[in-house]
Amino acid sequence: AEDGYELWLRYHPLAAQQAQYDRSRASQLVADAATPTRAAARAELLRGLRGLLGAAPPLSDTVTRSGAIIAGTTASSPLIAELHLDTSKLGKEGYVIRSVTLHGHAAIAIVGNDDIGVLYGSFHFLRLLQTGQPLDHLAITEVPRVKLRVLDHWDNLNGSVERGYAGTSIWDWWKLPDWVSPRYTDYARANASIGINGVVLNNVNADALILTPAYLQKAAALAAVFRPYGIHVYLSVRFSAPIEIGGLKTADPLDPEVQRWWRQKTDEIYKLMPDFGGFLVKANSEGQPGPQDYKRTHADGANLFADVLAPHGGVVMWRAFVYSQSSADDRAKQAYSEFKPLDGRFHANVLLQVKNGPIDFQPREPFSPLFGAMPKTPLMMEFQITKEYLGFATHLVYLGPLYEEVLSSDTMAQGKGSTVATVIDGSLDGHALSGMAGIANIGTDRDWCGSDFNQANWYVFGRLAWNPALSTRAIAEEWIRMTFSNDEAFVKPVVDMMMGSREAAVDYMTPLGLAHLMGPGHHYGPAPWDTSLPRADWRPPYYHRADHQGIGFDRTRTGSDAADQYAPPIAASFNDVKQTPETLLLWFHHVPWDYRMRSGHTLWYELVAHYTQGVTDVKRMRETWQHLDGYIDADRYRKTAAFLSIQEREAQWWRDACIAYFQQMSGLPLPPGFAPPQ
Ligand code: GCW
Repeated sequence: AEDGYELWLRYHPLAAQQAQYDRSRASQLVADAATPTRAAARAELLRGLRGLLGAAPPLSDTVTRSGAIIAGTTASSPLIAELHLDTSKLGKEGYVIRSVTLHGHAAIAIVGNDDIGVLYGSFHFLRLLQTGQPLDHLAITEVPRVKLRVLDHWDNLNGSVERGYAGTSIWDWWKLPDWVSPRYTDYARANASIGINGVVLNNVNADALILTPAYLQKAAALAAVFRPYGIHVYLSVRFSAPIEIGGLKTADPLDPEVQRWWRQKTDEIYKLMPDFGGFLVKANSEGQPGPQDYKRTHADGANLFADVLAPHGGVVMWRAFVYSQSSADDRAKQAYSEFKPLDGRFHANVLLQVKNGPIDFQPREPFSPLFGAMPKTPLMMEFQITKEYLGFATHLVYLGPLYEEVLSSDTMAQGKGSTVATVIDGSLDGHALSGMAGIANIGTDRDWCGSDFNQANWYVFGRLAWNPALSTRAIAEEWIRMTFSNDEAFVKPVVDMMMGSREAAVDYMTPLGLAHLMGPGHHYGPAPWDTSLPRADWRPPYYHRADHQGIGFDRTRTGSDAADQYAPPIAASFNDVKQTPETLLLWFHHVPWDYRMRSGHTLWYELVAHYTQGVTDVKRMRETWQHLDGYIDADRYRKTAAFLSIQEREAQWWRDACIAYFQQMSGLPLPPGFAPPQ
């Protein structure tokens, strides 16, 4: 059965004509397996070519016929050395793929400066075949723009996954380290194929037990699987671990005993995993312990870890996701208020990990005002891949456009062109350390991600972490070709469907800058009326503020003044209701129901129209898919069809519930001509 297990690394036979073309350009393979990473690269090439072309090309020590593929490094391969390629600018992870002539034969060289570049280049080469690209005159040079490209797993030690919708954790802690599931290797292959080079194994709401010897052994067993694939293991640590598992009375970061404890713990970790990446820390956020429990700052806390990791080359990824119920301040302002004053106080190996928006992974938020505001600190992007606020597993929402919208936003921090992408790739402020993290959507489901289309979100995250300037439309197309089919009649409509899917979700859930209308706690489905949770900032009405007069959160100078956290030109437009993009209108402004939108319609009318549009769009998506029956296997076809029906029904639920609720507030009749979509 086609269960989606292979992800985009589906090496099924290519169409006859293309296979014939590719065979003549992949007629023998010259690649050694002298190191684990080069062995992995060679195995992948053999596996991929065997699957795609029907048979693997013969291995050879040298080039004896035209169409040879040569993979390796200048240092490892005398043949490659003969090419005199300048690989010095490739760093550890970059690679070139070149059409060359060797010993009189046309050949393709896949060359890294280091082994991992060879592996990345091999995956790229296979992608060319999978997506039906020409293989002549190749002159590809790739170097990652972001240094740390990391998946954060919110996996708990009991096997559950916080905000996971694809089964339970793939880490089988009970059987590790003795039983190492082959699935871990497939996981590593998938990550390496898109350039992901780090994995945080456990939830940021961390259990101190992860740092006990038994769990460190388990983590080390995973690290051993990942090592050949260039993937470093990181751990989320609980700030109070010295008390909980160390027997100390305090976790004060300035206490010498505490510092000694962390130093010893860190040394112990590096004995087991010499290439360990470092720690991820959620501190003083949503009830987690942290330095403020001891009247210390976030910088004191982060630097504690920085100092013990530095001798080993490790980093601290300190999260900026903080907000407190005791604060009277707008939740959207709190991260900036706490962290901006600390710029320059973090040690060199600390990255501040910032969620893309100021609140929490909503279908649409403005970019976080921290981007561009802390030039002395490397800021790392935190995106959510798992769809906590976007319909969990079943709703088809391709997140590429969301990521692209954030990365291409101009912070104006240093004038025009200071995009979020230039902040996080380190180029704006000249940081060598840079990173992008994605909250994984991976679990034990056979298809890994809870649906076939959710795999695209893992994929696009990795591709953008490698190069934040890539087009997410191009990435969608590449993913479709690898995952489903190269048939244009399939590819084109599916690209369009994916590209429109995020705006559809915004429309049927939270249009015009609304946020957090989801059921509190679980975050599935609409509940803009729900006041059941104890904290004001956990209840939907806090965010939409709808009343008889109007709707929206005034974040201008007459309100919470969050708009002024942005650089002056951006702040000026967010402060001005006329200049604020209508997509963010209600994020920044409380406006009357009869406010005139650019279309000439009232806000009330337009709100209803957006909800309706969202439902119509999903209906179109379902119909698009209906026309594609027969292009792919029945198993995956039917699953997507069923999920799209669920999504359509639930889009309608969202629309009806939200309109009914907001109508109670507005007291206005439904717009003339309003009718449920057909
Ligand atoms: O989005 C919220 C989630 C929490 C999560 C938290 C965070 C891991 O609802 O489940 O906790 O953010 O990012 O720390």
